[in-house]
Amino acid sequence: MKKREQIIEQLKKSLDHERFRHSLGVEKTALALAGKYKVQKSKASIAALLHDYARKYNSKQLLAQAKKHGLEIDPVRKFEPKLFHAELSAIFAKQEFKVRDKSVLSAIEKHTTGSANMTALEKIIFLSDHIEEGRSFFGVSRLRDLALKSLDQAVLESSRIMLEFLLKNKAPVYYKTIETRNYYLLKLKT
Ligand code: DGI
Ligand code: FE
Ligand code: FE
Repeated sequence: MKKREQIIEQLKKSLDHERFRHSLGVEKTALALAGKYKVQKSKASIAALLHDYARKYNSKQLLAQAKKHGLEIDPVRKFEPKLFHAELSAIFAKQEFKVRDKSVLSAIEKHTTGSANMTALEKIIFLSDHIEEGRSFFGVSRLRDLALKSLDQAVLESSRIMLEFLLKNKAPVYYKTIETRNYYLLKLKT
């Protein structure tokens, strides 16, 4: 696996300035949450840094890369190829950055939609992506506080905010986005 410094060099070359800054912001937040929830910081760091690496591609390129790597081209992701970037980032983390740790790869893979029954590392990357210091949306400071109190409650609130955003924008909702929300809603109710 490449070292943190090598990864940062490569990211700086590949990503636009704001995406590069965001990736470092996600790392900072993920390290803080990893400390709080006793997750290995080295894993949180690599997953955070590489989570959006495939965002170096635009939508058209993401669709082409998804086809090239044999991902299923379902109607929702065909309409919104951005949804491929999480899985593709995990593929590139493995192929280009030689990340072998499955728990890191799956945290990258799940960071956009989440999933049912996530590990602490997966929840931390999913949440850090939404609450890093550069994010500003209504409810973000509440979400930051919640992440320090309960990962599950913060994941539920985060998926609620995402779902509300998608409905308001008349965007198609990917099934995993719903799966995550339902899983944590029911987990916290029972
Ligand atoms: O890659 P980032 O911008 O840092 O954040 P992200 O990986 O959470 O991706 C957010 C984008 O993905 C945002 O433009 C909304 C979109 N998205 C997430 N879930 C869904 C979705 N878009 C659709 N159409 N449906 C979803 O379920
Ligand atoms: Fe992303
Ligand atoms: Fe991101």
